[in-house]
Amino acid sequence: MNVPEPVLDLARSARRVAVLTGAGMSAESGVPTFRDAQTGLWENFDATALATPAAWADDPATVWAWYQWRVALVRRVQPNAGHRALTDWARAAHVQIVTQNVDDLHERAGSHEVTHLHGSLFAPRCSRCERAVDLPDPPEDPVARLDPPSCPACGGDGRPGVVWFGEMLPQDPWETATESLREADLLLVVGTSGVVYPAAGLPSLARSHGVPVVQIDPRETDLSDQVDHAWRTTAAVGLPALVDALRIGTDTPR
Ligand code: BV8
Ligand code: ZN
Repeated sequence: MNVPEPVLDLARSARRVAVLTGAGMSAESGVPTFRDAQTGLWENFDATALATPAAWADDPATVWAWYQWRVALVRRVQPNAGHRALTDWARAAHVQIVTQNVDDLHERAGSHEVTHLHGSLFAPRCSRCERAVDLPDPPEDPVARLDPPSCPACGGDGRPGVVWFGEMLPQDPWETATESLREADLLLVVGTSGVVYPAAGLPSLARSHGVPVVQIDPRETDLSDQVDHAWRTTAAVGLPALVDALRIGTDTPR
């Protein structure tokens, strides 16, 4: 896979690289994207309907079962070559990852600077007092309903530690993300359809600060006309090819 020259030039001269990732980053690990039809038990459910406070209020056990199914799925898969390429790149440049994903694949690939705009599957909290709640092991086989854990401090229902549609994003990750993008020499946007706001506004924010934006996505997306280069490839093919082309030796000090 040869890397488009303009993309390689930008990557070669970038000391500070910001990477905005979406569900497509984890697709080659086997995690379905938000827009993929849901599989198995959940094929008749619309993810954007389940990821809402209304769905939780209506039936916490169904929503909790869905999130525990996703926890089990993420635990069964591995980071892909794209996640690992970003970890390699961090040996030669300052790589800051801003992800919309709620999986832990960037962290499991060894990335240290990962900001979760939409929370994490692995950090449930009390829906009443907000304290952290231990994540129970998901059931062996997927179930349609599962009572959420109860908060040891106040007895409230534990809820997934994610940001639902209609909920505000956590302040600190948003500040970290906007600062990383403003300061970057290059923004890579990998595997996001750019549908969900305010995250989808980040590429144009970066460009308004003069930061060049490169998109890695096999498809045309809402963001494609807001980027300097749209590289039609996938995360697990494009990112390793780019990092290989940068010839980052194993002994490259950062
Ligand atoms: C907010 C966590 C202020 C949960 C997620 C009406 C009422 C209320 C709100 C709104 C409204 N209208 C609009 C809004 C705002 C709303 C929004 O943007 N809605 C959209 C649907 C229009 N946003 C919000 O509500 C946000 N909060 O605005 O607060 C507020 C408050 C009150 C009232 C109004 C406003 C909160 C949004 C966060 C939602 N939570 N996740 C969970 O995971 O369960 S979002 C979730 O969906 C993901 O985190 C991710 O962000 C998004 C999915 O998008 P992508 O990651 O882009 O994935 P997608 O499947 O779409 O695309 C995959 C891409 O990868 C594709 O382009 C594909 O081509 C590509 N790809 C595929 N394979 C590969 C690949 N790329 C590379 N390699 C491959 N192999
Ligand atoms: Zn509580």
